[in-house]
Amino acid sequence: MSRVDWAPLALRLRSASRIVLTTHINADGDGLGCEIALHQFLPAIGRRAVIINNEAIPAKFRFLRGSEAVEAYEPRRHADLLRSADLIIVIDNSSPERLEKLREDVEASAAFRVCIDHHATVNPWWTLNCVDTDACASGQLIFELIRHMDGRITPAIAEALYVSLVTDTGHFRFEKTTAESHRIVADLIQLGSLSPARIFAEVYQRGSLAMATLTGIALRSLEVAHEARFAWMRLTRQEVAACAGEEEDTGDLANLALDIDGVLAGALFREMPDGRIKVSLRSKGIVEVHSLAASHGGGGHRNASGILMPAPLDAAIVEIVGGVADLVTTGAAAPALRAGKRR
Ligand SMILES: [Mn+2]
Repeated sequence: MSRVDWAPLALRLRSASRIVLTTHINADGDGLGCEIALHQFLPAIGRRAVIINNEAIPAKFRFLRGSEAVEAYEPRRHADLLRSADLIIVIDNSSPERLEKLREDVEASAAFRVCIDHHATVNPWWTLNCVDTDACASGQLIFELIRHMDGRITPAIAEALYVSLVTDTGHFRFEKTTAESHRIVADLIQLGSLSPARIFAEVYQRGSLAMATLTGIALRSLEVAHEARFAWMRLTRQEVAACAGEEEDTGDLANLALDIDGVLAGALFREMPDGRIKVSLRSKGIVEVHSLAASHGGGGHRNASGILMPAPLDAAIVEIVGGVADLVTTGAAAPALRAGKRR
């Protein structure tokens, strides 16, 4: 169990009349699974909610029952709705900046603002923070909230929360994966009569040719620094455009750098259509990349963070390669991670 006290939020949920659920920009499996699960649960306590995200739900998550409730923000349809809401719940996101298009309306709203998250920052911008950085996914927190409210985990809720946990733990291999994560997943599989193989096929085996091409291009660009403790890849606008890969979320390609023995941190630098550089940072064990991301206005977790930096690409790379030096050098001193040593 997390250390979150669910009572204040439960009270709000039972009395609110206009509830909006949202998450961070570029909603991922965790954020979406949580929104869908909570949206499915609320009718059981006589409440309804609207899910408003920055963008439409990615195709690979559309198999989820209840996913049709996810709406992409349009000022004409959603500005008033957000401004007149009395309860806005942001899941898997603590930074107001990552509300992007919704931010202005959320700020203009008199709603009670709740953040349910497992990221490292607790932001006083939210009226109520339900944050536990030890949770392996925000889905773990939503599971607890529903249980706290004596809610039933229906098959649709189980499936959505299963996707949350599976995607945010990288299939149970990231640092925050615990016995508790597995216990929750065991409950979800049982309560939802889920087929893990079927969900794996939906989420991971329906990739595009463009994504496979981008993976190849990124890997060919691999470079290392700091005694090969840091490895990075790059994708230019032209490379992404040439394979029609604009829609592809390439952040997790940075994990491929971590497959190399001795590499403690990895990054993918990608030129975005708006000219900014998206930096996806990943690291192993006690080596943390969050502070570096935060110092450049980004956010995330100890072992997985992201930044949007100004162009040009080469300058962003120089900046981050320099910035990561101390982190991987300190990390290399830790016995379990010492480069070249095998346990
Ligand atoms: Mn998450």
